Amino acid sequence: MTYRIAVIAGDGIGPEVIAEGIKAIEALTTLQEKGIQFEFVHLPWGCEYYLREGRMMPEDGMDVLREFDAIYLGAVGYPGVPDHVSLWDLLLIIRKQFDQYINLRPIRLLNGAPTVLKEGTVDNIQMTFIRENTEGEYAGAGEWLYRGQPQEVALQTGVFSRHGTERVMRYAFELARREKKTLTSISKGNALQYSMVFWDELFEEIAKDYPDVTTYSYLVDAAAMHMINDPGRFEIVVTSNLFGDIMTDIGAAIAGGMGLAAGANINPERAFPSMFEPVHGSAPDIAGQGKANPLAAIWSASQMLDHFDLTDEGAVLIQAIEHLLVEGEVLTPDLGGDGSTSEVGNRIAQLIQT
Ligand code: GGG
Repeated sequence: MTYRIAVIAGDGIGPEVIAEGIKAIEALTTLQEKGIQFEFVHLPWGCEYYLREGRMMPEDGMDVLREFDAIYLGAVGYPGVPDHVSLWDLLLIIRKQFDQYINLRPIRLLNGAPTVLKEGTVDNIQMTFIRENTEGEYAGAGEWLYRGQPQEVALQTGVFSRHGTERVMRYAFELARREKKTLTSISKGNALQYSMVFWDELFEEIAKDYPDVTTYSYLVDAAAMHMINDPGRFEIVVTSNLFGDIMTDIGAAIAGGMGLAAGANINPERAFPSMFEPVHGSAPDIAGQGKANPLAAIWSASQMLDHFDLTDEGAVLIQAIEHLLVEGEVLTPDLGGDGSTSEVGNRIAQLIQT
């Protein structure tokens, strides 16, 4: 069995961290014992491509990607290309067109990882965020009125369909049931009187089908505070596209920093390839210096293995990350070390093979 992976390493530090994720997967000798192979096909798309060709990927890019079992993406965005163009013409269009409606972001404080939290609040950070990933505030709907004139207005429309909202909630309820965990919904129904009232009503409606799952609902502002003061109260969390993006950056801060924040964009029906990417961006300020932390990319590679039901191998990658953090000898500067991106990747590969 050979899994074919489309690699869009992208911009800035993307190529540096993705190289280490591939190294980690290639270090897994158990895959060969099981007769499993990975073929990584590098697609040189992103901002450099845009500056040459006027687009982030070729016209038939989505048809090319459709033929793969998964997409492994580094980062997008670079000075010279407007951020909304680099995001919408690659990352967001892939999430949307491949119906990757689940954005799965683990927020787990691994042994040895630093946290910004005060002592006494850190012993239990074990969350899984499920962010709605194809509509909501990222629906891509809106309008400019009177562009460039004094009365200029920008309209950005949130789209919350019953279909789109219900399916992400049901996914979260099923996960909470399977893992025997609580499920928290994060919304803002007191201020957003259409979209978020609808969200809250649907959450209550669907909860009736899952009487065995204990549920909580928080306003996003209160949830942001609790993430810092008492993160142990969250287990499985379901929230909208924008709130999920913001809350998981808080999650990154309390669980080791952006260098340890992993993410998966999943199409649960497997009708299209899913996409695995570190949460961080392209960090142009440190690109090409060997300073980028590859652990988030390696963790995302572990999520890809889980998606292929190679959960033992996925767990080996996480154990190696945890081992590296605890021994503390080879770490990138964001974690207080002076190791390079490839030195961290090499140590991870060694740990995987011991
Ligand atoms: N790792 C992919 C990347 O570059 N992400 C940056 C980003 O801003 N993503 C937006 C989002 O996830 O909504």
